[in-house]
Amino acid sequence: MRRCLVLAEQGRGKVSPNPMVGAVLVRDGLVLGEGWHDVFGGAHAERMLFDQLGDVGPLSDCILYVSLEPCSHFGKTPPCANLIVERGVGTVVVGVLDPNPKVSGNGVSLLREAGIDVVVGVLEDECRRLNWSFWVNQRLGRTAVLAKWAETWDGFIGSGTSERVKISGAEAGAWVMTMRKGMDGIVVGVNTWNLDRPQLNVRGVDRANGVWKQPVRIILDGHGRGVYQPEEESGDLGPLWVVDGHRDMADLLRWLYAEKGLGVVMVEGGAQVLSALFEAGTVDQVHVLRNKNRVLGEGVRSPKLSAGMELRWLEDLGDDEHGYWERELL
Ligand code: AOF
Ligand code: ZN
Repeated sequence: MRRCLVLAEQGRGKVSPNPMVGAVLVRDGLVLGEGWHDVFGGAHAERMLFDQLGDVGPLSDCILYVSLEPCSHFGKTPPCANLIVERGVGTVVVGVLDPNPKVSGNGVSLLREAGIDVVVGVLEDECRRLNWSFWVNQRLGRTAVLAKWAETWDGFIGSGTSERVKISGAEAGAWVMTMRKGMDGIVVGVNTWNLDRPQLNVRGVDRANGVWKQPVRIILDGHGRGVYQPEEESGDLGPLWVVDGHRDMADLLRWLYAEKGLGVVMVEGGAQVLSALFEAGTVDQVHVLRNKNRVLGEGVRSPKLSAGMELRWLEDLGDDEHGYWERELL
């Protein structure tokens, strides 16, 4: 199952914003095939695995490891549980049950009814976290939120004046691009938009996958204070949505999920928007890039994390220290 986790993370950098599901087929301790689901609407992990599997004979002596319960519903693709039954796999090890009510438990029942040995609940928490944004969508019915900001060593995210300060370095910048690549939307408040004129798109990373699209750029602008230039609405940039940011944050995120279909967004500031999200308890992951060489002494303080956020790791990214927090998933 560890290998499943590694597989599902493939191609997405060390911290995977949205890696979804992995599957590995094993016989006598040897890996026969592997698959993963990495594109929304694309083939599920099991489908990819079986589509790529050569002729390895009957599979009754094989174990299939999957990080998520195989699906039992006709969605964008036919049910994976049926595929596993058709292929005659002997044993299936399931990391965690699917939180999707259309599936939850039904996939496992379907396998068991067909006489397959099924083990459920191996590295459950890891498998849940691997698929964290999907968990938030299913359990809370809202878009998942990753909050990200850069701060000085003494904890300021900006000068508080009209002067724009560049805080994080090149490695951190490259890392942000790999994270943006996994997002459906990038959110900023109108003050940040007007002051920084951020492009909010993905640049300089491999975008070979043809299905991939630039994330939607979402500006929270309740009073129409934003200045929007025509060139900012075109080019290699995602769609630009100007949204009322004065509404209740949980409500806004439910709307973004249910009406707009956004699974996961990265919120890149500023302080007001981030604080409002923390106060509403709607931040799921936090990434802070704290620059070792920059000190401001005064300015806009970084937001306070809401209770229940746990530090997962600290690592060096060039001149920045990258801290990563997440909250428990239910
Ligand atoms: C699996 N294997 O690799 C994944 C599963 O919209 P669809 O058709 O892609 O179906 C999405 C649902 O399928 C999703 O809500 C979750 O319940 C399940 N995900 N299941 O057997 C996979 N990604
Ligand atoms: Zn499936």
